[in-house]
Amino acid sequence: MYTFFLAIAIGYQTRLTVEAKAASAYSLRNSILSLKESSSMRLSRFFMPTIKENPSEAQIVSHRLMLRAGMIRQSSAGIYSWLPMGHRVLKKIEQIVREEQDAIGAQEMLMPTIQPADLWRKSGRYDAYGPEMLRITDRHDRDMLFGPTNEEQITEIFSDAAKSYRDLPRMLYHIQWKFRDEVRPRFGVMRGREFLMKDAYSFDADFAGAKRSYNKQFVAYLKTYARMGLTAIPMKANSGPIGGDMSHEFVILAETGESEVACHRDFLENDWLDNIDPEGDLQIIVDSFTDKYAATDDERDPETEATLGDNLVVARGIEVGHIFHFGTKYSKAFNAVVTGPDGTEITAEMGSYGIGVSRLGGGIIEASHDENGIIWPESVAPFKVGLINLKVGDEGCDGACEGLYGQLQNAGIDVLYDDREGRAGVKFAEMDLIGLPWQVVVGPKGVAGGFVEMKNRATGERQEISADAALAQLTA
Ligand code: 5CA
Repeated sequence: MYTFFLAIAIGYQTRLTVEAKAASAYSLRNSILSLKESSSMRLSRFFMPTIKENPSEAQIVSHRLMLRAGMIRQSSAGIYSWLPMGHRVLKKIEQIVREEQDAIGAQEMLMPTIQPADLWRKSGRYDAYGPEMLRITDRHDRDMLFGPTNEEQITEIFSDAAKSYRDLPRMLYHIQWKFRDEVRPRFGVMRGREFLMKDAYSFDADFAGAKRSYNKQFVAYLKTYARMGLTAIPMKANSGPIGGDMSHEFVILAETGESEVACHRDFLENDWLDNIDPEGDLQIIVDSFTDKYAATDDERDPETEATLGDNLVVARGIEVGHIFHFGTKYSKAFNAVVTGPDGTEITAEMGSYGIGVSRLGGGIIEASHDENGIIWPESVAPFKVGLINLKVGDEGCDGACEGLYGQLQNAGIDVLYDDREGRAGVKFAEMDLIGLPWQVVVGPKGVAGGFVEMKNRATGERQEISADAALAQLTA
């Protein structure tokens, strides 16, 4: 009898344990899944080393603010670590770039940072590149280099694989760190030695195809920058060491820009992006931009400028992208040749298309800040909302904040919750400095009156509304 009960008891126990395990595995799984919904953070646990004073080494506003907001730290001249706050922004920028590349049929891949010197000897650029190239020797005494760009690498890969005209056209890209041993690295991530670039490469059967690829990238660039809240003006440019006959730089105007540029006033005054018909003829869209005068420093034309009168804008600019058509320069060197339908040989027509991903981190701040700090456009903001608890330890404030924090997370919104004890003024200043698009402030007065204060960082506009109304606005 005893054994019988013992057996039942053990069976019951075992079943309970199994069920409990299953239940806890289930809830673990759920909590893991729900973690994915948003990547919110409590400030008490977040690694965000902000700086109150202006760092003396920073000459321009974006560099100052990136250091002060705990986004980056310098490792050595022109080489930076991206701390969590900066890294979140970098990833957002990268994702917008990726989506717009994918949308025009470019395919993502990843090439190495370290390349063999022989590749560059083949194109003749190993000697031509000069001291900007970081040259490395491996343990077998082989000459290597840290890639400043990837035309050689991609053309070798492509030429090895492509045999027939059916292998054209192709557009490939990667988002990878580059190294250029700049004479004067400065302005933080704006002119770094190590920097993140999106570089795309197109392979076409003829010039008409190459022009189509160029135009696709041209329009993708306009969209990419617009999604980041930037007005990037396509300007006729010099192709420099990349070579080629057709080239545009995409430039945002800012006082701290490194070079002087000139353009027609229309680029600043018209909302020209609204006029892009995504289904329209690409060439017509591109012509509508390139017909208007816009030129970088070394392409400026005094005669044309003289005709523009009041419509001429001369300003300083930051180059956030550069596209090139260079024909067969690299495909000839690497024998990127395929057989055409009639058996004749076709040498691939190429172009390359760069975006300064890490430079954009600084560029966006140059274009969007005020005396209190950064103003992130929502599309690249490290968090959408900053939730400020004015009285940590107060039951009402803690409860209201925890409630909102949970609800916002469930709605998939990234929140940075300032749950630290501290003075209100310090919290407000820090929240303004890091520039999240929305601030929600919870204090004892609001808790008693049933409201929170919601502030729009860009406009400064404040509203006293119920927590539910704030939630509804933020999730709309
Ligand atoms: N191979 C071509 C296009 S894939 C190329 O290298 N183009 S580039 O030299 O113009 O670079 C592309 C973009 O990278 C530039 O428009 C700029 O936004 C960014 N860039 C270039 N040098 C630096 C640097 N030292 N620091 C930060 N960003 C840079």
